[in-house]
Amino acid sequence: MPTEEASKPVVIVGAGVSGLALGNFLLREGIDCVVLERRDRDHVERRQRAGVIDTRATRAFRKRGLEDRIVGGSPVQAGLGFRVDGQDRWLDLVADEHREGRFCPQQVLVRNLITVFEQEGGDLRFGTEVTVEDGERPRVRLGDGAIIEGDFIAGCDGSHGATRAAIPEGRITRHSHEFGYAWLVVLTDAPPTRQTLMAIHSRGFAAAFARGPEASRFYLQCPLGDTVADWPDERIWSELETRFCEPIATKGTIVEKGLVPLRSEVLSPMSHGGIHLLGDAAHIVPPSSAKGMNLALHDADVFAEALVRYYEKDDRSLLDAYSDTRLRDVWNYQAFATWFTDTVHDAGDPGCRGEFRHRVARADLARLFTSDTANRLLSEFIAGLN
Ligand code: RFL
Repeated sequence: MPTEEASKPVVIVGAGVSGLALGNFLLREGIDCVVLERRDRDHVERRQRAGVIDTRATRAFRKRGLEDRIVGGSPVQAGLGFRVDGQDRWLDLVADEHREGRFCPQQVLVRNLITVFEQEGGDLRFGTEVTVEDGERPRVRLGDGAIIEGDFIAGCDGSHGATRAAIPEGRITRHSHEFGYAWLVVLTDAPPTRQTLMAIHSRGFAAAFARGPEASRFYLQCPLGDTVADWPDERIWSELETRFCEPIATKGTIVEKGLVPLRSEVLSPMSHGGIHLLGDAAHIVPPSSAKGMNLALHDADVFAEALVRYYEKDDRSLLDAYSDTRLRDVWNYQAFATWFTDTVHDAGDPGCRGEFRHRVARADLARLFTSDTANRLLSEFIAGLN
């Protein structure tokens, strides 16, 4: 039998964005939980990925009095910078209420979430890989065989994690979509030339994003079969300069490169008994949509509210509705992510999906700059308010 301290109301698997946000939200409400993370602290605090926290996620921190400590000081995202065939096109986000998103690199967000969680006395254990076991009271098994059971297991452990693997075959359906191309993902140690820039060019899509004062991310669309060996540093710089139609002022050293096939995935339902999935464990959107980290934060917001209702009022209604509530939103964002990803890629290289799609994408892109309605819809998606 598990000992008394081997039981927690909520066991959170994974100290990424969703797990740490959920842990902090629960701690604010006095709900005890433990966060178990397989990697060490250094790895988790340095992992570089996303860079923008949307309006909805910013508000989730604000309503719990956490905005300043988590995203304070990060610049506001006011628009999107495009470079279309070498011409700068700035797209203002239309309304002030949609301009609360912040440029905040994922590693900064994660570091702040860890700091606040620990300052508030949260139980966070690094270097603790677990397996998850389904049952009337679900539980996790640690590497040394110890067991922690919970009223609830929050599976915040990504798309290759242990939680989704614990759900019996046939209880969850996996819906997936492959876009048919990949991104070469490059990290450099140099400050960014500009905050955000997306290049639409006949050789393919490219993007440059700030990732704090001493790091920049570059992305290059490439065929699925490419390997990192196909992309020596000189080819990367030359291809970026061709697609941006300008020299890259601050190149720096390339410290990381990898290939990411663009894909989307949704697991449905997102709950099974006492096991609930959050973030990448439940859904993947392509990085081009800049929504993966934000959907993880929205999940944590909704799941935390459901748990508060359950523990404070003995009312399961929000918990029972968690999967349906989130899937409505998730499919909405998959629609946006698919449209945006197709548009910025098809508008570039006509060889990718043909001349017809190319011309449709060019029309879609142009409309964003000429139609207030199209701009407002995009702004709402970017803000996470749609
Ligand atoms: P995370 O952040 O990956 O955290 C999961 C954690 O679970 C741990 N883990 C386990 N721990 C214990 N036991 C086990 N058995 C475990 N198995 C796994 C892992 O070590 C890890 O620490 O998932 P979460 O919380 O769902 O958050 C999702 C986001 O991290 C992800 O969606 C974004 O990074 C996606 N993403 C972007 N999102 C945006 O909103 N905007 C962007 O601009 C953006 N750019 C990106 C991205 C993802 C990228 N990659 C990784 C493909 C750019 C890239 C290159």
